[in-house]
Amino acid sequence: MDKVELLGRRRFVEGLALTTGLAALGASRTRAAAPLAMLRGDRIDLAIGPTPVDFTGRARIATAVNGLVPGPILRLREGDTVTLNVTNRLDEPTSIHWHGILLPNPMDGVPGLTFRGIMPGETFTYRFPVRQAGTYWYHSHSGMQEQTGLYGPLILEPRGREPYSYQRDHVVMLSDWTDEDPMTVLSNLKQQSDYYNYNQRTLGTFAKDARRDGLGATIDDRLMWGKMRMSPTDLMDVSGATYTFLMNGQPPARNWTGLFTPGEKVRLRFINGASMTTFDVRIPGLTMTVVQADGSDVEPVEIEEFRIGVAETYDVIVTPRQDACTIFAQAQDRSGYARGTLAVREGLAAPIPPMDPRPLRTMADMGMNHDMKSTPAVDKGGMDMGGMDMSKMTPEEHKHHMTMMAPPSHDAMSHGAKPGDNIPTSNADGIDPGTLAGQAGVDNVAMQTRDRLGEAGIGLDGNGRRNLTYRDLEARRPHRRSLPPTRALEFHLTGNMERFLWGFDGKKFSQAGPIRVALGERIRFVLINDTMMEHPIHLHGYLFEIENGRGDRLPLKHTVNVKPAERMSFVFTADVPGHWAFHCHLLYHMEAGMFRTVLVA
Ligand SMILES: [Cu+2]
Repeated sequence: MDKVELLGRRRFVEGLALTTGLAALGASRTRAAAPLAMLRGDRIDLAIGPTPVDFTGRARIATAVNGLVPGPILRLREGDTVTLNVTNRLDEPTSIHWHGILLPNPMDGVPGLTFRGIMPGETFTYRFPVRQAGTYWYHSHSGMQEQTGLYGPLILEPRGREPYSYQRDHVVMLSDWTDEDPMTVLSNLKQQSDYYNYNQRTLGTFAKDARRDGLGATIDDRLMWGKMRMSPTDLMDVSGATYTFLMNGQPPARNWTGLFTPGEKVRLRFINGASMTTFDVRIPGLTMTVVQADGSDVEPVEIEEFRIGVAETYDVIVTPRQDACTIFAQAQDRSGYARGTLAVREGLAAPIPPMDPRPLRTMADMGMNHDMKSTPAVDKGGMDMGGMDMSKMTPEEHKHHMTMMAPPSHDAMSHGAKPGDNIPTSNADGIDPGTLAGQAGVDNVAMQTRDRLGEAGIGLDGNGRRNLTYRDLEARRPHRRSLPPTRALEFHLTGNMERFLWGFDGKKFSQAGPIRVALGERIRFVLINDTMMEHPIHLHGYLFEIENGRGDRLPLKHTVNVKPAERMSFVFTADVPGHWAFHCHLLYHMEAGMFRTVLVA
């Protein structure tokens, strides 16, 4: 299928959404609310198999748990030892990984790493004590099964009382669906990394920018991006061109609806179970109080919007004032949205806001902005490199220039002092970061990385709404073991966009050995994003503390969405032995090599 056909089909799908939207509203009056299926207890049987679905007007086969996409909500109880029997009814091996869960390594569900996988016809029994509470999720860690539907919510009920109250509880699981074979998506990206990016700047935008910024600046800007072989419209690798965005398994026109009674406080458990899509979530007219991030309680934060990276979760409490409110989750590249409604009864809808303007990457996202005072939300065109005209450089000269300018691992502007600043620091893969520039898997090395924890992210900062940032997150209770780390490992997140190569430290998984961490070691991981994209980095088996300046109440997370040209760090105590996966949760980045094993022994 070529781009034109794809675009045509996308228009058809959108048209379907528009024309059937009203019909769906009529039909849904007679249809009962369809809550997600739920299973609870300490013994649960799950079966994975092919299941027919239709999200776009075309029949397709999904990979589903108990015939459902998303899979059933599993409600387990903190303190219980649970038994989960998973039967494979596919004709290929499968697995379930319990995302964000503290458990023994053999129960983690990563084929080839923690177990051999579940063979066709086989039942694997997962058994582990539930040591935590909160909102989590589960998904396949085999091939492209997660992309084709194998994911679901995992709710761990606390033994004690929660420090907040609510009368209604809804899971809101966001995801992305493509009618294409995921292997086709991957090979399209390999052949042409901007395959799904229809937002390339055109002659029309050139004329507009030239009027605004002047012809010279606009030409310089285009030349510079061209020489970098990058595009400021690279926001997401896979877009609404092929994806239909789902809320609890419902496309926008089907309007998933969560019911409430007027006056109730409603807890919404947002889970981003997408393969490749970052969502910006808001409920127009309502303030949301964030009470959990990645399953752990945080001090309440009042916001109007939050960005949720792939694999992250946020729990918010809202008190709807109207009979119907729209839950609006637009994709970061504004190529589409997931949508549903909070309503006092079935069949209601509230206005759907227009999508925000599509943001553009800036030089700051490439680590090339010397002026750190501002975070431009829109592309200003041109750039000032302290009098150097970088637009005249060849890409090789450019890389050389950036290498010269880039201090390998330290940079003065990024951090204030924090405990454990003087600990030994080394590159996790044992490389000299100064050698990264020019490698095949590295098309950019951020010259100037910085602390971006106080930023909501591209397209959000300065949009007039109160947005959540990682800096806002503060653990509800102090950590008992908040000792400073004794050692730090640095990882450069690297990529070659044109070739769709992704990795750590210029290497893909197959080229790298395990990262060794001593059992019981208190360790800091430093992440330096040399690419122009966000990467939701996930460590299995642990909740780590993000070093965001909150003293002994650093927020616990299992996944952190690292911004372009950002340098950030987290700390954890490696107290459970085994081979733990550490990877970007963008499925095609993981597949392309952004994956490591952390060996705790
Ligand atoms: Cu990534």
